Amino acid sequence: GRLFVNRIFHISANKMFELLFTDSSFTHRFMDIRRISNPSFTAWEKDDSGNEKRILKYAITINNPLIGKFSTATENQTLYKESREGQHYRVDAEVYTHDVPYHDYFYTQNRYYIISISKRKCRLRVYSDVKYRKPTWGLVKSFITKNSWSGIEDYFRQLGRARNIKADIAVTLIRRF
Ligand code: YK8
Repeated sequence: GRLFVNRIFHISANKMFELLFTDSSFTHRFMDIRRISNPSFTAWEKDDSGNEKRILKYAITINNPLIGKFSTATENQTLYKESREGQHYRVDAEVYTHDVPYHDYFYTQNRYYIISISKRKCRLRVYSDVKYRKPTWGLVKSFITKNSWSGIEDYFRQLGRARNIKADIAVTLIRRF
């Protein structure tokens, strides 16, 4: 995978996990900013292997004349059992976009690592990869890869660049907890 985010945030690892991976009001606001609508979440549930899973469904705004305006998406998240509350977390997310061209050929895999640095600081790392679900012709493959990378890059740039979003989150967190 490619490393898309690697930075220190001035919130605890715990808060970062809450922010990104629970059905909180922050998550909803965050999704608003990311132009993600109609989210629905299942609760985290332990599976046979001891990892926890949950499923998200939502619609994303794309606004790319080649691809379309919207797509529905399903995101399967796995929280690995090696995660230690407040210390480090690893979450894998498989994102399936259902209404884009060639949607049955690929999905996006995002790996999130949250590592505690101190009481009020953590590092967030996000790796992404485009995964193929069936044999794909070279031309189609490069089309998918190109469009996916630029989409993912765009999305994480928006997230990373957003110093005010970070500040916003911090303020909300301070007010709420
Ligand atoms: C998650 C990766 C690809 C997809 C999109 C599809 C191009 C299709 C190319 C065809 C639109 C929130 C993206 C960016 C949609 C958004 C996805 C998000 C940002 C024509 C061959 C949704 C993280 C995430 C992962 C993958 C992203 C899609 O939390 O280009």
